[in-house]
Amino acid sequence: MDIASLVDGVRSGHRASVARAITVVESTAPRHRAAARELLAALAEGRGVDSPAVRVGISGVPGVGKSTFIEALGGNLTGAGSRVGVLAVDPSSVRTGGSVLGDKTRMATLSVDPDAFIRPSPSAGTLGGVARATAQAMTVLEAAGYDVVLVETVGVGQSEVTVAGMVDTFLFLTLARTGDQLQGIKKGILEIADVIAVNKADSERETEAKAAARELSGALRLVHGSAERAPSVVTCSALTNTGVREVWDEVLAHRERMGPDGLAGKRARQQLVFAWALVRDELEQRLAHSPGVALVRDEIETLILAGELAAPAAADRILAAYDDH
Ligand SMILES: Nc1nc2c(ncn2[C@@H]2O[C@H](COP(=O)(O)OP(=O)(O)O)[C@@H](O)[C@H]2O)c(=O)[nH]1
Ligand SMILES: [Mg+2]
Repeated sequence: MDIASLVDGVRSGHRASVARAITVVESTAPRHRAAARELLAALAEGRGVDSPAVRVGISGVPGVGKSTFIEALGGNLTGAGSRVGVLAVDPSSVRTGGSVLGDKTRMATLSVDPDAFIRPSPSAGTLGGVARATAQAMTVLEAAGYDVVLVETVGVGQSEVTVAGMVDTFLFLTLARTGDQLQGIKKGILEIADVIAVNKADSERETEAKAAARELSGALRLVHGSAERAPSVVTCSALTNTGVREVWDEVLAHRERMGPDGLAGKRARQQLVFAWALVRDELEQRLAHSPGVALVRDEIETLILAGELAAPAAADRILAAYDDH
């Protein structure tokens, strides 16, 4: 593989090179690992630290309108001269092998926009593996001159926390809910959200959405102890592209409040957490492929199932088998 010409292709923003480079960094094939490392090192070199790309995570339950929102926002941004990359982290694709996010049907205009690049979720491996692939794809897009990277993820399990750990600003899309329904929003999400937008604020739902936003905003002020620390809550309609600009203004305002040093610090801490996540992921892979463990696995599992070996003793034997090989 000719890494140098691939790097040149990415740097000059050639779509085919960008796609190829992302395929290489996403790959779990051993023959791609060394190439990926070399590629990423070369790409990271040229990236200006003074103008880092705007990284935004976008989450919410299926059907809330994430893809529709990205279509509207992406169009606004490319219309204003930005180049926009869209990535997806979809834990369900890990299980089913099929990706439901970053779907180009809901992004009909953006997917043919020369200033946008949409990449669906990689389907291989664990959430950690998908996160690694996504983080590296982000590096490729930034090296190719994309100045905004949007990462779509579904509001399920660990994926939001994972995505929040790789973006500057985390945007949570929700629907009009009041009172008891508010309880339905997972508490953890409200803690990691930097901006919240109540979507589908159109036609007969507009008033309801505005009321829900006010109520949510009040609740968040209580949870966070002050209005300054609480995420801002706005309403929008992704479908009619109403209020989407205001949501983006809130995203930029959040970034502004962090300041350059705050942003650099946040990214550095994210790298630290990510490094350990990669180590854990790699260890899990090694455990799964350990020849020593393979030798004792069947026997130990049979003993456990027969009630002849307790879990702690079994774990000790498995770890000993792992360490010995
Ligand atoms: N009325 C209305 N419908 C919307 C809006 N945004 C998305 N939808 C619709 O909601 C459905 C799910 O949207 P989609 O973008 O695929 O949601 P995702 O699963 O979160 O990506 C689609 O039928 C959209 O047309 C909106 O702002 N208003
Ligand atoms: Mg979608």
